This record gives sequence, structure tokens and C-alpha cells, in this order.
Amino acid sequence: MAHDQIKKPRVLSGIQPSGNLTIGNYLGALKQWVAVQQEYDCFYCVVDLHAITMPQDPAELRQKTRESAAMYIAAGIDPDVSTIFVQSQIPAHSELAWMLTCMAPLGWLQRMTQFKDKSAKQAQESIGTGLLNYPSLMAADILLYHAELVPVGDDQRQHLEFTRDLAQRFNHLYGETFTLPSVMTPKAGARVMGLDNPTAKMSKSEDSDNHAIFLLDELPRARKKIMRAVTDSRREIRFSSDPERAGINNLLTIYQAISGDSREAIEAAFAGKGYGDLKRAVADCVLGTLEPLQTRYHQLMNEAGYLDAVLRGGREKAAAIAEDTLKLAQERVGFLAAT
Ligand code: ATP
Ligand code: LTN
Repeated sequence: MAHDQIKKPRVLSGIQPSGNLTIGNYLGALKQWVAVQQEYDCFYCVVDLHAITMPQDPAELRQKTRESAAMYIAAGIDPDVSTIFVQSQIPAHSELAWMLTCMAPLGWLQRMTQFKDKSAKQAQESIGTGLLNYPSLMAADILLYHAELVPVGDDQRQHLEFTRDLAQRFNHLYGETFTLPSVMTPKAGARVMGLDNPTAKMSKSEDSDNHAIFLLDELPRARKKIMRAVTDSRREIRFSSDPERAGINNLLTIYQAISGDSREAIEAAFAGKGYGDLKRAVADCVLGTLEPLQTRYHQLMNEAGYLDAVLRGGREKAAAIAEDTLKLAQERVGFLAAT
């Protein structure tokens, strides 16, 4: 077999279009997506079905869906190499999610940290059950493509374990159907914390002013947020797991994720320097990442029809694979095929 005919193992991942993408989404997810795209057959989706597990404005959701897809490309995903698509445009995701929902134990779902965190912020009566079923839909996304590797941030590890357990359960009940996926998280940047509150994960749907660096933040604004980041009253610039030092640790981690330098080299470089020096250095490297990304983003958003063509092509390619897997799962479960 010629080299380029050897099948590459598959990767699948997604981000919710539930707001503007942050530097957390970039360092935890997008940067890894770009890194694996030559070696794997990659599928990257905009998970709008997941976004509606929390309330969304319809016009805004549509807009954020396009913007997220454009951001994947601006961050370095090459649509000629990887497949970019919108989750809701492929009904197989919802259909397999239903089958998986029916075999997902309630106890497993109730144990998910993301569910516990997000439901704790709402009145019991107003929590949509989609928030509880969220991991079954995520499992469907992954299993439909027989993905072997799923690059995500640290907060998604538990959902990946759930996906493996559910796939095993299905395979046990109905015979070998799904591939068990492995999680992939980055060495640095798997959990970027809020700049205003370094004990909470940086999140795109948190609406306090200095919480997140958005990938489309104007550069002076991004710099200002970093200069205002919460730190502590000590002076030492060291990596630390002490919650009191979470602010400095977060800045150092962002610096490590972008520079690629070792922890030792970074600590040595900042020995004897002040927090202001560290913040300036972090701001410089963050801005160095944002600037080219923003230029590409604006270019491709201005290119009429380009993004739609990418999403159309992505949908076709993804749908063919997803439909085959769905059909197999339906047969295994015992659904009567339409004639
Ligand atoms: P929301 O606030 O709407 O729940 P989010 O910002 O947490 O969203 P998701 O869409 O849930 O983002 O996550 C997309 C990807 O980005 C996932 O792989 C997730 O692990 C990663 N990610 C999100 N936030 C961070 C973060 N602070 N640090 C590292 N990775 C992150
Ligand atoms: N739950 C993920 C988003 C997501 C995802 C996926 C990630 C939905 N489906 C499939 C990897 C693979 C999150 O980041 N909140």
C-alpha cells in the first residue's frame, strides 16, 4: 500500500459556540488540535447541540457557530487537511445520543463534575435535563467517528472516561461496535484559570470583566487584563500548587504553554524579578499569539462564501462516516431497517 493510502488513526474534538473563545480554549484544545492534524485524520466540530444545554439566544448562537468555525481555521486548522463541521447539521449525532442516553446509568451522569457545577448555579426546577445528558451526546460525537484520540482540556477527562465506559457497555450488550477513545491533554495549559479568580477555571461564559482573555480581544485590552490579574502579596516567582499562589502559577503556566520552555528555565529567567516583569512577559507572549490569529480571522470572515464552503464540505465528509456507524448501532440494537 502506498504511504498516503495507509489509514491514519482518527481524532475528534469540539468546542461549544456558547460565547467567544478564550485563551483557555486555545491552550487546552485548539493548540493540540493543530499539533496532531498531520499525523491523524482529524474531525473538529462546533458543538451547538451541547451549547443549548444552557440558555442561548438564537441569533447569537448562529453567529457564534460561524465565528467558532472561523476561529478553528484562524488558529491553524487547515480545512484541506482536517474536517471542520457543525454538529447539529448531522442528525446522526442526536440519534446515537438518544440510544446512548437509554443505556447511560443515572448515577454515572449525576457524578459528573461539570453537571454538578453548572446545575448548582441554577434553581432545581429550571435545570434542563440536557445538562445531565450532556456526556451521552459527547460520547455519540466521539463514537460515531471511531475516534482513537480526543484532544481536550483537563476538565473533560471525566467525560472521556464516561465515554469509554459507555462504549464498553454497548459493546458488551450488543457486540463489538465502538472504538474506545483515549484522552489527550497538553503538558502545560490543560487548565487555565480565571485572571480575576485563579481558583476557578477560565470559562468563555463567565461574564465578569477581567476573567478571561478572549482570542478576539483588542490587544491593549488583553494586555490590561493580564496586568490586572490577581496575584498574591509575596514576591517569589515559582510554579506552585499552593492555592494561595494560584495567580502566579496561572501566569507562569500560560507563559510555559506558549513559550514551550521548561519550568526550570522559566523560574531561572524570572529569579529576582518582580510580578510586573512576569506580567509584561506573559502579556508579550499572549499578544504574540493573538495578533496573527486575529489577522487570519478577519481575513477569512471577509472572504464571502469561504467559510460556508468549508462547512458544507466538512458536513458531507463527516456525515458519510457518522451515518455508517449509526446504521451499524441501529442494527445491533434491533431497529427494523426501512425498506
Ligand atoms: P462554557 O463556559 O460555555 O462551559 P468553556 O469555555 O468551558 O465553555 P468548552 O466549550 O466547554 O469551553 O470547552 C472547549 C474545549 O476547551 C475543551 O477541550 C475544554 O477542556 C477546553 N477548555 C475550556 N476552558 C479551558 C481552560 N480554562 N483551560 C484549558 N482548557 C479549557
Ligand atoms: N464537552 C466538551 C465539548 C465537546 C467535545 C465533544 C469535546 C462536545 N463533544 C467531543 C471532545 C469530543 C467541552 O469541552 N465542554
